[in-house]
Amino acid sequence: MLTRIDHIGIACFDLDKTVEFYRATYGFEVFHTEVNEEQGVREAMLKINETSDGGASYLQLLEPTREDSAVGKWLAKNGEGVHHIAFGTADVDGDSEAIRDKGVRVLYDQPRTGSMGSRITFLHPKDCHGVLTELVTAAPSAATDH
Ligand code: V0V
Ligand code: CO
Repeated sequence: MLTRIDHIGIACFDLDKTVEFYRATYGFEVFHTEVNEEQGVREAMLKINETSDGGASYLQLLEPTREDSAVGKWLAKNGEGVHHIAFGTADVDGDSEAIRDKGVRVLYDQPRTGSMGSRITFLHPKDCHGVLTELVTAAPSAATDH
């Protein structure tokens, strides 16, 4: 069951400048940063709020580490902006299988590693009314770990 907005993924050209915009404008602080080489991103997670299911909701700021990555290609075509939304679930395996059975393309056979040790998969935007949609199961300690 999908129980929260886990994050909104925002593509940017310069992660440090974008982090500074969110800090100066809204007061959001960086909760976590990492490089995910498989996905080709350098990212910063800004925690917005905790949620009643024990998880949390974040903004995920994404800078590409290479031009041929998903975010690099998307930025070249569209410029900066909202790249994807991510729903949180305790069971990314079961929920992605159930969604695949409904005829929506799930991009990975098995979930891959996401931010803060989470397990993630993606649904094709063309099957989701133009929205690249991610499903996330957080690592058990993700709401408190840096
Ligand atoms: C592409 N399209 C999108 C889109 N990206 N539509 C909405 N939102 C997006 N973000 C559209 C694009 O305009 C094309 O439509 C069509 O899909 C095919 O796009 P393409 O440019 O030819 O690109 P593809 O097909 O090579 O790749 C698109 C997909 C790719 C979605 C398959 O981006 C992908 O595998 N994404 C999943 C991985 C990902 O995004 N990783 C970065 C975040 P027209 O022009 O033909 O109509 S990593 C992350 O979130 C992490 C680590 C985390 O949360 O922990
Ligand atoms: Co994401």
